[in-house]
Amino acid sequence: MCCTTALLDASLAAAADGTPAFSADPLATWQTDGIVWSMAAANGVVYVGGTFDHVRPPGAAPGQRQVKRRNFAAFDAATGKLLPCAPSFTGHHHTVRAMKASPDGRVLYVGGSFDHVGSARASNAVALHTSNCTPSKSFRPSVSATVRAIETTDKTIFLGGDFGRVGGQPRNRIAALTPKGALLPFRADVDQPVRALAAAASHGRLFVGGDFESVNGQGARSLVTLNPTTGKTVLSYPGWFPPQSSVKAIARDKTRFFVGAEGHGPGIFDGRIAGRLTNGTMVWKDTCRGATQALVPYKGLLYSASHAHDCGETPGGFPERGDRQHLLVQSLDTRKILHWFPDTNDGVGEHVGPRALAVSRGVLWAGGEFTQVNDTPQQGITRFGSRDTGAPKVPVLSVSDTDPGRVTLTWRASWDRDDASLTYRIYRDGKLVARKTKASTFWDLPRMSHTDSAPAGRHRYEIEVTDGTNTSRRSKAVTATVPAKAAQDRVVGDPR
Ligand SMILES: [Ca+2]
Repeated sequence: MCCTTALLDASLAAAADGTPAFSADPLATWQTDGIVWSMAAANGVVYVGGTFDHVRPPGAAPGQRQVKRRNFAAFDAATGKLLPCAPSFTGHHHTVRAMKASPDGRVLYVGGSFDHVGSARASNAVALHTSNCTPSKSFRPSVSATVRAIETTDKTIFLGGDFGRVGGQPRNRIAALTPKGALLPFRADVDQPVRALAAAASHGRLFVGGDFESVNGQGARSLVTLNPTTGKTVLSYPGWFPPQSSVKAIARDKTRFFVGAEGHGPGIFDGRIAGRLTNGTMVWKDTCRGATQALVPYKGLLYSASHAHDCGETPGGFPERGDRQHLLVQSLDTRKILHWFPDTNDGVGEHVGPRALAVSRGVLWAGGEFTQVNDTPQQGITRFGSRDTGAPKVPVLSVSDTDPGRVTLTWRASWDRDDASLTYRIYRDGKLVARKTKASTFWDLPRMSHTDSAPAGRHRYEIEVTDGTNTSRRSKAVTATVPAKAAQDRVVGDPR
């Protein structure tokens, strides 16, 4: 998101770990009047599901200019425009908790707790044709309780959740169906809710995450790999998760899988783990505190939604400060946290900020419980493109010392949400007299100073700071009166 020539060294250092594809500055985005639990993308459309009754345009205050959308809305991924696709999901707990498109993008599978889609009866899971936004007549499984996770392959739709029966048949918290909605013989008995699914069909594996302790009658805490055809256990992960640490998100790239967890109680694990698809061995473990809710690997980096508040053990991370950072990006290879810190507040509901992520048309979408993004009101949804539009905040300049012939100025470094290295420009009487470049983060704002050689008299000093693209306003001027050199000094210093 930078770069001037002066920042080239810093950019090269960052390139080893990859550079985020997105700026930290949000694009104008519609909002919800409730919680977003799930997002999915297909054909340049981002689908948003959750617990809400309306959406409202960017900038609208709560209750203003509302458009009815019952727990489901669709947007153009690139422009953010609200689309007419708007079936309502109602009944039961009237919430959409999971969505996933078919690999060809022709069908969107939707799960949650509802008994109607539009005027048609449904039972916690349905499919929509993405071409015309109408519910599929064939995929209408009767699922006995909430669906919390969906995964799709060319031939199979996997559902995970709280249920015990699908189509009247026993299916304990996980089931597999054909794209036409026929229940497949796949069967695994999971003792507690399933919250995340990811298939690696070419590896013969289905990754399953949730609150469980036992799968198929054997100990398997929070994460298990199943045979995607039979449901038999392929691998469990002893020692990976402490008790009461649920897997909330699983994602994968071509060679690795990534898991995000939410823990409670002693020995908590809230962070992320990377493992190898081939054999299930761990590549790295990131012990940031602040439950992880969603993960998206994109262009070599792992984006995550959490409320991180102690990443002191993670390279590039920050110490406990009593505050929370809700969006992060890190290296897929080394787990290093990179300098990209867009943020939300905790918001409503369980006050955990973002709960869902999706990338489409080069735009990162995030949804959740938040009511602010980067300290500005914005509820439920936000998104990030590639344009860096935010300027760092202008520092407060002060004069710390004046001597004959010089003035020493000090200030605390500013910070920028997506550029570590910032350049400060000092002006004396409106003329640029110095440039200083320094790295800073929100948890490390070094004191800076500059000594200016100035002629005797009264001078006005100002400062501004730039990330290489955007420059702050100029600071309020401070004045310094430089004394004339004493006659005695001139004699001593005079070589004649
Ligand atoms: Ca920037």
